[in-house]
Amino acid sequence: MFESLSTRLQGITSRLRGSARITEADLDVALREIRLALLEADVNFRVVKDFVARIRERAVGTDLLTGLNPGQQIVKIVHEELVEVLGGSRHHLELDAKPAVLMMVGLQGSGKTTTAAKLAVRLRKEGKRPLLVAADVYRPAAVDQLVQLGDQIGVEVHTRPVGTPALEVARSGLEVARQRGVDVMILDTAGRLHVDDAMMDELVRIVGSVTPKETLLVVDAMTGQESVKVAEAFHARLPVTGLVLTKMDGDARGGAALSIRAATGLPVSFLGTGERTDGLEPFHPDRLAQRILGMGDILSFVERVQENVDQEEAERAAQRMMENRFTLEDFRSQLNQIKKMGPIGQVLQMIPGAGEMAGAAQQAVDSGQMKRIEAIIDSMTPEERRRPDIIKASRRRRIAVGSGTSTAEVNRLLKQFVEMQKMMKMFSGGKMPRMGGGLGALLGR
Ligand SMILES: Nc1nc2c(ncn2[C@@H]2O[C@H](COP(=O)(O)OP(=O)(O)O)[C@@H](O)[C@H]2O)c(=O)[nH]1
Ligand SMILES: [Mg+2]
Repeated sequence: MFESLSTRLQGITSRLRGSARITEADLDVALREIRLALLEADVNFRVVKDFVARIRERAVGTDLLTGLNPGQQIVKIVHEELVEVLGGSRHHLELDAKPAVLMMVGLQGSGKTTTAAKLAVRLRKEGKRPLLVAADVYRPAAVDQLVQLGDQIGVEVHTRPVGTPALEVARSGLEVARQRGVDVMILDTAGRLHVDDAMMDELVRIVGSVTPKETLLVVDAMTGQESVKVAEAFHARLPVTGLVLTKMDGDARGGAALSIRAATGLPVSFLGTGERTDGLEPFHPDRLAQRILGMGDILSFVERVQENVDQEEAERAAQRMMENRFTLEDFRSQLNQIKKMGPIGQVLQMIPGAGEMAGAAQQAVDSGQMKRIEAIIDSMTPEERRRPDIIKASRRRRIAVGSGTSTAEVNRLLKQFVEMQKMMKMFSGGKMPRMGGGLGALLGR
């Protein structure tokens, strides 16, 4: 997400950073470029106009043109203003009732059902007990979809027979939630293709009946400025408490994310970043601004690691690396942990400077190379994993056959593993090797 804008802005800011002196003409040029970059990213033109005007005002006001390191100061101002435009995030949902109702609203296809499941996963990680309620009663497939997602993530789904009015499903859902001691009832609702009075009336009635603590409006970021209009229409009729912008993974421009808060006054709560149930990120304006300006997003990365990686296991692995006892078995379990963090390309994208490797790593996963590496390791005996030096020609052939690969591939993996061990030796006694480093070595980077 934000790739093109990010590239453009980074070009502008890196030029500014490098200049010791900036004339008023330089500033004009830079601001014009920033304006164009934002417009091309489909940011609302009013938002762009204000944004550029504020940067100019601050740049002139702080005597920036004569100060020390003016380039870096402009970058700082751009970053701060970007945070401001994105500002007012709200991902701490207020769910202080039991059961609290969290209602999903939005147009058809915006991602309500998927996001409902993602939120259930998230809430459960926080120790809460969720219940999904399928109140999209117009299409039987919609109920099935939620039931399937519930199965997949192990969360209970409340349904009623086809033909039951949505209001009745919601009401009975709440009843069930009360009886079972559920913490949060996540209510999935129907959406039309366009904003429609009958749909709004129904949603208004449901709100009146189950009084949601949170009403999250789900909008498809790929629809760009159209999503701003949709948000305004929903906001006019319903007590929307926050926005979820979905399909950010497919929206390279990101204009909706940059405009919607400033244009509607509604805070963004989450970003949807993939079809999988782990593709949901809390919206952090400061981190996002840093990511757009190419400053990486190390905080999100650290959080992702903390959420998904078994801490003890990680420490054991680190210890073994430092003692030069890191084996293929340890490596295999690290691959498992990395996989749990989500799509590898997305994860690496968060690390400053690792952006380039993200593509290669993702490609390795997509092309099945990662699976082949796993298969090779799985075909080894525990002894072989601990002591790869015993794997001579006949064992290599056996492993290749067992894993459905070739001896050449087995050879390559073993050779790369030796390289990786050498690298670890260099680091051992001192700092831990960067995780990306080991992975990079195996991918032949
Ligand atoms: N790539 C991507 N696809 C998404 C995301 N959220 C939802 N989708 C997909 O968008 C389509 C519609 O989603 P769905 O949850 O059924 O929308 P609903 O009609 O609002 O309930 C499905 O194919 C989802 O897999 C997202 O964040 N990224
Ligand atoms: Mg749906």
